[in-house]
Amino acid sequence: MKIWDYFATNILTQPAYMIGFIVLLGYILEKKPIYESIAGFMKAVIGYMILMVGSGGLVNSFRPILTGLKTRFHLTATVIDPYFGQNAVTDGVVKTFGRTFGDVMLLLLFAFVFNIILVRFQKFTKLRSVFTTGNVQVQQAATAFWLLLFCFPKMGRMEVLLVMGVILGLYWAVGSNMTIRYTQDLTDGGGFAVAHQQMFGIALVSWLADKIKKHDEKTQKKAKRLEDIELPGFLKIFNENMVATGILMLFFFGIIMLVLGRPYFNEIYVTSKGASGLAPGGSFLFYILTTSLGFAVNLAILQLGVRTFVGELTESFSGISDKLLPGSVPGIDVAATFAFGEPNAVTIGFLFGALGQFLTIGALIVLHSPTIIIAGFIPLFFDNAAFGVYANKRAGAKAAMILPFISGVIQVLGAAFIASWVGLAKFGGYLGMFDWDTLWPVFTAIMKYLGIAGIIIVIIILVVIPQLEYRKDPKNYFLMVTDYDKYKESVSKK
Ligand code: ASC
Repeated sequence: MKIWDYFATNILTQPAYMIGFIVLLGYILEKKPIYESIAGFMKAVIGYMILMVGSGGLVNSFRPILTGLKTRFHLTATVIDPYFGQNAVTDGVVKTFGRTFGDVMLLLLFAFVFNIILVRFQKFTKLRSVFTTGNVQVQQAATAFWLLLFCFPKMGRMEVLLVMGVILGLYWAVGSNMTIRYTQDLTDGGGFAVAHQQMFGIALVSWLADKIKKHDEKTQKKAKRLEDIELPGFLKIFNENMVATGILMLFFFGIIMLVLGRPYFNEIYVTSKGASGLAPGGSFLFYILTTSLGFAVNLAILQLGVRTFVGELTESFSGISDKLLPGSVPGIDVAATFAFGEPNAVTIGFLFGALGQFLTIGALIVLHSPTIIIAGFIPLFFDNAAFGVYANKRAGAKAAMILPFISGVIQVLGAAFIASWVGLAKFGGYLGMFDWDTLWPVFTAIMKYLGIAGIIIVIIILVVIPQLEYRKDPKNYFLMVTDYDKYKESVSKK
């Protein structure tokens, strides 16, 4: 237990070291000289840390702006954000179920080991991907723990850990496995899958995007990708990603910040002891400018980070897939996909997702919904930007707008429903990422109403999905991870 604890605290839940560790292990297995292995470890850890500077910068700057709306309009609302969700579980689990949070790390261990076993026996399971994004695993283990206790409040400690370990381990393996085909396509054989909170979402969006594309082709419309759109006249400046992001975010956050008003940011300055917010004598105009343009800055940092570590990961992972886990890829943070495809798709996906979320939140308020949702930055950005990137790649600009918009609507409705039903809304937060607003509410309903049979049904659903995927294209299914060039050849022949 001590060893596990040490590993979990310092490596598994710190994805920078987890990725570094995988790279180191991969190179050692490839019998690279030790100095090259260490260099690879360094580059991977530093690259991932750069990614976290970018993604943390985004979250820290824009989360208070969005949650500020709650204070400004005196709303009693549930914030959809993975960290708020985790805190809600920590706060509520003792009061509601008389359990402690300590078991969550144990649950993580069970699920993680089960994920690896499932991939090791891929001949039978058809699963090819290991979930390595530890920060997210903690949040998911916490929420899953709550959902299971909600369905089976009397279930014993060991049973809870075992049942949830199996379901969560399956979700990690099956979900990340579903993203492989689309991610390989996006990254032209980047050799990784997405291991995050919208894996079913990515598969669904990509599938729908393909349908949209087919429909467009039938009606002889040529779908344009964002990068192929030639904007006329002064609009040309939007072709440059940093300019486009800067202008759009200035507009978007500028309005919200004006609505929140100067005093709100002065107050943040006082409560954060000058670490953030606006100093009493500072210029509000330039504060808005700096904050909004900071979006483009952090996005650029994030992409640099991805470019720094992805190459190492791809190269070193063949050591692991040759020796330990044949035919597998690592599942990593969804932010890694933002460095591929068209950069403007990130911004477009985010903004259309925001439009969908804000309109739906407005509807909840107007219709006097008992639960009001406050948009959290993480679901708003990381889910919908990713959907924008995949949709644009597969079906062009129109899909990159429509699909994130629909996602925004679904996120709010799904989160409002599940958070109030299972009692997390009372504690102020819910995880709120796409899969947890869609797939998990369905799983919860099945288990709540069908009891043990429900558990079995959920497991069967998860087990069957990769089998169906495999059957669609048995010849290429493993080829796409073991030899992407051969895979492309084989697909083009078809
Ligand atoms: C999440 C979460 C984060 C971010 C990060 C994106 O779901 O908890 O910290 O997304 O993983 O890079």
